Amino acid sequence: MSPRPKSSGISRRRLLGGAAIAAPAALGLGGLLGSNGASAETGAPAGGSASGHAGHGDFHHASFAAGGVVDHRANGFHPTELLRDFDYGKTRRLADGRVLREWEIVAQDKEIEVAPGVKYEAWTYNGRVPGPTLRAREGEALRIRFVNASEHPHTMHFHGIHGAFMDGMPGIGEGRGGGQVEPGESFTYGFDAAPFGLHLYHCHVAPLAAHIARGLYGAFIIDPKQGRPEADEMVMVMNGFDTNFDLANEVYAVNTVGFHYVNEPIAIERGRLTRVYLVNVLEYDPINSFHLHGNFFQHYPTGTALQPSEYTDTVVQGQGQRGILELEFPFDGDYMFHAHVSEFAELGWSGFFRVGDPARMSAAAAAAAYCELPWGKAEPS
Ligand SMILES: [Cu+2]
Repeated sequence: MSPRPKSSGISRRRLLGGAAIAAPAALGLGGLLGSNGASAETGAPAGGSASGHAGHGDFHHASFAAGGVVDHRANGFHPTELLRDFDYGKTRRLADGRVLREWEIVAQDKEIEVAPGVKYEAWTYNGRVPGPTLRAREGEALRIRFVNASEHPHTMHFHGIHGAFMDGMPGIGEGRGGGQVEPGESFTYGFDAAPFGLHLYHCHVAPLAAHIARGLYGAFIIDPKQGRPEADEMVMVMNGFDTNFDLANEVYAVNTVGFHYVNEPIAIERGRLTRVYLVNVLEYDPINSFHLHGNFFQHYPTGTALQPSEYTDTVVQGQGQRGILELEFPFDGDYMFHAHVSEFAELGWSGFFRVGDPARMSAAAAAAAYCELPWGKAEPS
């Protein structure tokens, strides 16, 4: 069982109370939390934008001006890099000509910063939240060596088609070394990549909500044999953090850090196909959603069909649901995306796509032109 976790001393009710009295331009976590991560009553932070550029300048500044910045280096992962980071593992040919794809995943306990000044005692796969985006091709043989270096028992439960002993389910397969993996132990999961689509993996040890909410999850992509059309691809894992362990989330995000893609908009090439692998792993709230401004996208639920099922600007996902979104941006500019559950949006689940001709506007140059980068000029996106 888990030791009693430390509380960061903020509550969601307190945050929302702050949001209700704050001006719309101040709906950023930094502004709400204050520099000590506890002051929700102060309302709008002092650091607003003077120029009104890009339409969200005030929002942008409010989100970190009063609350400092997240130390991505200390976290050991950067949400902008995580976005397009696909882990293909190591491959070799089997005697029968098939590809064998292998990974090693280590569970580690690690404190991470999920919003400026808000620390969270996470449980991680390979030191990051979400864990690595594992990517394979339909029909390959997959092998995942799982090492439990955490102080708690864990597993890796993959969504997909496989035998019961490879399901990462405690109580099933213990006799064969599967089931619950105790601290210091390891187990190698093996199965074939099926079906193609967008899946996920997560720990399945009880209490399940706690083990997942601590950060033990990741996206799992199985590409169809014939592949998909060339695109700028990115992974968005919608998550949240119950920072005071009251079974309600205080921080909501895509890829862990609240408001990260407000502070650092995602650079998009105008007219190029963009493909978003969207996964919902949020615990303690039954519904999450993704809404895009100024555009529509094709939606492939679970990614298991090659024809989209809907042309829309909003998708709703329950826990464990996922889907692939495809779109092109016809116009330059900043386009917001956020949970259409407005409460989540105001507690971190908001971001921007920055669309422009890359020859004229790199993300770093654009960000520098608009606003001061929160973590210094030496580390452009
Ligand atoms: Cu676990």
